[in-house]
Amino acid sequence: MPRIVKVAAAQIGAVHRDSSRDSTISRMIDLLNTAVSKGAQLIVFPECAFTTFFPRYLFSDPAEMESYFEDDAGGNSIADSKNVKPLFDKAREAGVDIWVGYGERTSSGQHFNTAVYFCGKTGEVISKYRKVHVPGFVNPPFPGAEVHLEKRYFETGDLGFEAFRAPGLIPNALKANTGEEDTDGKGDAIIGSLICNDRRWPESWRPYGLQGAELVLVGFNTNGKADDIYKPRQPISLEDAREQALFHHRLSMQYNSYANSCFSISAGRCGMDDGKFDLIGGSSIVDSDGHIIAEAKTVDDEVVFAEIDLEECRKGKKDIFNFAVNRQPQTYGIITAQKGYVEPKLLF
Ligand code: CDV
Repeated sequence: MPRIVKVAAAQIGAVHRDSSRDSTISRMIDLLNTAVSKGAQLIVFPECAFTTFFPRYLFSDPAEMESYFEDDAGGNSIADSKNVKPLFDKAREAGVDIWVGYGERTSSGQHFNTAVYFCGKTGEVISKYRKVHVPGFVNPPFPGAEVHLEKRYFETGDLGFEAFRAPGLIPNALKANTGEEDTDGKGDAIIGSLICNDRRWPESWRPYGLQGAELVLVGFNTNGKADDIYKPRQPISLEDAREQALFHHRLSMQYNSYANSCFSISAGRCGMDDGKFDLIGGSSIVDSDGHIIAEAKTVDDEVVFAEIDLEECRKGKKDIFNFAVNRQPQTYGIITAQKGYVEPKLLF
């Protein structure tokens, strides 16, 4: 039986340090409306979507740093927060689901790089994810260095990789307690969330693969020099840097979708923030065989849309990546036992 879902990535172009939440949210609502006009049931927005990508700055004023975060007391509170409510209200009004990333400040004062999945039909946040692989530095390596400071502003996500079912995307999805014995691949869509750097790590995807994920949603902010954040290499042109960063973005999305037999949607912030901080585009929808089926053509606000059939995931899940038949977890202990790599002893 086909399991058709209409999905969109809402890519957002340049957002500057002094851009107001209101102006960014009004752009996001325009993107939502465009996606809805194409028939989208689910719209994915980028990482830290409501503001510029603030972890690139070393703030001298703590109040400015805090101003980029949203207060979130859990449950539905982000959707009802006055700063960002108009976007969630629009999703409610249109009856569409949205996934959106933001800097989260909890009621106990913790800070996370977070994304929520909001179901427009029920009007509720049904899943929250906090970025696990937080890249960059706590302190700039030398005074005045303009570097990625995510480790300064965000704690490591503490919610794990928990897949969830999104109600209402697939008509006639099997529900619990129907007495049906074979429920495999018949229920509501199974979804997982990742944020930017997470997508480069196979360890982030496999837990979702092991929960039967059919769709992995990713928000990102990737600079053209993403490959150079820790140790700059030979200077290369902006175009070459972008191409290289796009290559690794595509590689991550395509391989991991293939290896976990799931579709993926990635939505990026892009363009030149403040006229000088370059972020790549490349927002995409990838099928469960690893093919890009739709991709952004600009580095500006743009909706990437596709109609996908989650039934296609069955092929990989039952064949080349039939985990139950072919995985050998008893041999994978090193993956969770060890953090950095340890080389074999030197030869005599
Ligand atoms: N926002 C990110 O996590 N960006 C990283 C860069 C800094 C390498 C990324 O993986 O794209």
